[in-house]
Amino acid sequence: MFNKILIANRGEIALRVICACKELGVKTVAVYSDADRNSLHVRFADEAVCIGPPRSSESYLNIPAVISAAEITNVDAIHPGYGLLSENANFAEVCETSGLKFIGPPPEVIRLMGEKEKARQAMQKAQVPILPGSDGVISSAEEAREWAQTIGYPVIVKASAGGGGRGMRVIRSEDEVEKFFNAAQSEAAAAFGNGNLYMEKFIEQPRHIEFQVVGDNYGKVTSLGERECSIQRRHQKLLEEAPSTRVTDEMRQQIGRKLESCLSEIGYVNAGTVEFLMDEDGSLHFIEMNTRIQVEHPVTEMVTGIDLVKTQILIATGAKISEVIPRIERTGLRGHAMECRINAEHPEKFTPSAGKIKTFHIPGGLGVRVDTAAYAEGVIPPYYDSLIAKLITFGKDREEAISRMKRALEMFIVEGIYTTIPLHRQILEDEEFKAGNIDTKFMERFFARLQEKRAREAAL
Ligand code: MV4
Repeated sequence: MFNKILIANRGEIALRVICACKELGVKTVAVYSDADRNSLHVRFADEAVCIGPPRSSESYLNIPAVISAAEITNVDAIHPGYGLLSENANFAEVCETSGLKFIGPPPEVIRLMGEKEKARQAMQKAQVPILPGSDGVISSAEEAREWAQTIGYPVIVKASAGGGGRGMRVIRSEDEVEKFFNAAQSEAAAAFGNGNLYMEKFIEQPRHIEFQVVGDNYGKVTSLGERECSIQRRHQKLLEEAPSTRVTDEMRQQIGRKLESCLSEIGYVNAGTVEFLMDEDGSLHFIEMNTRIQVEHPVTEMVTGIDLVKTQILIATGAKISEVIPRIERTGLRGHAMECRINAEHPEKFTPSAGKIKTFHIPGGLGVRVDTAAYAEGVIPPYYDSLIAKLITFGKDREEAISRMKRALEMFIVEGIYTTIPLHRQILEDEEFKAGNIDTKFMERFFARLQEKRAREAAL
């Protein structure tokens, strides 16, 4: 086992990794920016090192500063959390060459999955279903027009180095090809320093469903079922659940087995998430893979009983999956879990709301979990992402998870800043949500219904 781990992150995920380390008897080192001096990850770690000014680019993303902190504190390994340096293949490489274990996949696997059109080809080779699309990158608008003709409109061009919705354009007819191909290319080149694009058939109203996987260093990869993540706005997820109401046991097993053989072949190690779109017919199609622990990992933990962060650390020490995950937990899912992301934002304008928290009361009780690094009198700095807490509930079925979530949201008190708590309370009362009729356009329809309802009420 490692003696000491540095956590190259902040906020709730830094605290989540500290929890796992404490349970494993591993010492921890926090790194922090000037804006995070009074953060809980600093308080709960055994040691803490300031790595720079508030802006992430000068602190949490500063590779030499993070590596120096690791060297002066003599740690064995680095856990990157999510975001920040977690999917930076160069960082993973620098860790290894500095004699520090990077808790994640090997750099070349991070690099492969970072090139989305290569990841697509790798999945296709292993018979994981993908959408009809181009073979590799498209080098000109003319070539794009030919591919679009083959695939059939509508199509979507995506940046190979992309993700999160940047460098993407939907093309609905031949006369739009040149304009949108060029726009996506310039946007990708500016955002990622790489203008490579590929094309896929466009799905109008997909569900976003992702599979959690874990691989060990001996070629064993195991799939831990899916999460339904369709409730999002502007590519920011708001609410996730496991399992998906639309994935049957048969689909879960079939996709799971294909992912296991594909990722074993690739040499996938540690935790990862494979993203799929579900089309109107209920078929799943691979879109991309994330090579990190995800924000929404707790919903999988609740339905599998597996501590994914402890698993990551144990895998990185060289443990086998058969040693760290009991067979029963690898094969069976139990109950239903749901996560609401509590962001420091105005619930309808979605504008950030930094500042001092005055009151902070966390709900508890059976089936309720809160992952947070926020506290009363604590300050939410404006420099980082707006997630301040994750409220997770578990129940014997979806209805019980929902009723627990409703009462937990009611008992979650945050004063001093705006949060998305009122928004979640409204989503949970929504008939379409209750019926499980959710897809990536859900929030647009939800806000339209809300406006209508308000207009009706105003007219009375
Ligand atoms: C798509 C799609 C429809 N068809 N690909 C958006 C972010 C990027 N990771 C993939 N995205 C999409 N890819 C095809 N072929 C629709 C989206 C999409 C989306 C996907 C998942 C969750 C939310 C989304 C919101 C808008 C568009």
